[in-house]
Amino acid sequence: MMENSRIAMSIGTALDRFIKSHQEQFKYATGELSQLLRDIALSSKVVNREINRAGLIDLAGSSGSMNQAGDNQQKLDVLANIRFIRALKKGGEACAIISEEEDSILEVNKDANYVVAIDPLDGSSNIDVNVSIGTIFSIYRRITPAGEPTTEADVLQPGINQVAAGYVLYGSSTMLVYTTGKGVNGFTYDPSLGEYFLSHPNMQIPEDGKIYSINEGSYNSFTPAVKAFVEQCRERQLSGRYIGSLVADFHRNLLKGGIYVYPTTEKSPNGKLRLMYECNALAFVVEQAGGKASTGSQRIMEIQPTDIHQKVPFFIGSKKMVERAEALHKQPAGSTA
Ligand code: P6P
Repeated sequence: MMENSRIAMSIGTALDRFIKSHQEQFKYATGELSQLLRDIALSSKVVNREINRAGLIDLAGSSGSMNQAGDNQQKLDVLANIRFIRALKKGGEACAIISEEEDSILEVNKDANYVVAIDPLDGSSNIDVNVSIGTIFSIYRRITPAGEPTTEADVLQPGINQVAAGYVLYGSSTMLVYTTGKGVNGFTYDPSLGEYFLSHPNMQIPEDGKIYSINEGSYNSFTPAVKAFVEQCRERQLSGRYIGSLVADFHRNLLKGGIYVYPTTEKSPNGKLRLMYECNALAFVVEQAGGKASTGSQRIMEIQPTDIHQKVPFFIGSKKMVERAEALHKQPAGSTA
């Protein structure tokens, strides 16, 4: 008899079947969340195809426009944003969407129950040099009743309220990894069949690791605690691996053990990564896989958001590695200099 809470699925199970067979695990098992996950998976297949052909159909390079943060938008940033928003609107299960590529909250279907926060294409400046990039998504249940316009309270929820989160990695193979709070499962895309298949059931991050991912080019502007952490990694002769693409670094660390750090720097005094559609989503995944995610002093998923594009310092990965970084942040100022 299979435990109700964890239906074991064999490797090779199609994503659609997996979502459907786990549907009763959702608190509001009415198929809406399943449909949302399918909408995201469908969009990722379209985006995957466009990424793979970018160089051939003049989709690589800059769009010449900027997003709300002043980041130079790549053509594929704009296209991926359109694809995900269109699919979520068509699917009808999202009441509101926040996206890195949109200045403000997008009201979608006031009768729907879910809020989606998404980074449609993270690391897109790497497209031109054929480096892996990713999509990151986070899903919340609205707080106000369906039928009313969504409010800021529906959107600015702490990460502990997420009902699902995950990412798509457009790499040597394309993978979709997600959680609904009952563990983490990874699916590999087979383009010849146009379907994702279960390839990494019940993913768990090693408790410790030998890889640290941080842009040491910013070393001089790190805080004393972050400098001490980098020194500690060097003393422990860990391997520095920094792809410059969050999803790629995170996914490797999830499989092999490691830590990814984007701290405050002179250029990014609050950090660079966004709480709502990057940090919270990956924090949910890593905690479900046995890891940790913090600002160095606060659990990411307990931060009460104040702005949809809020940035936070980000330490995420193997539990023991994040705890070592947190311990250095607890030491009195000056003691880690
Ligand atoms: P830096 C990509 O722009 C991104 O958001 C992450 O994917 C990546 O880890 C980071 O920024 C790279 O930033 O400042 O080190 O080039």
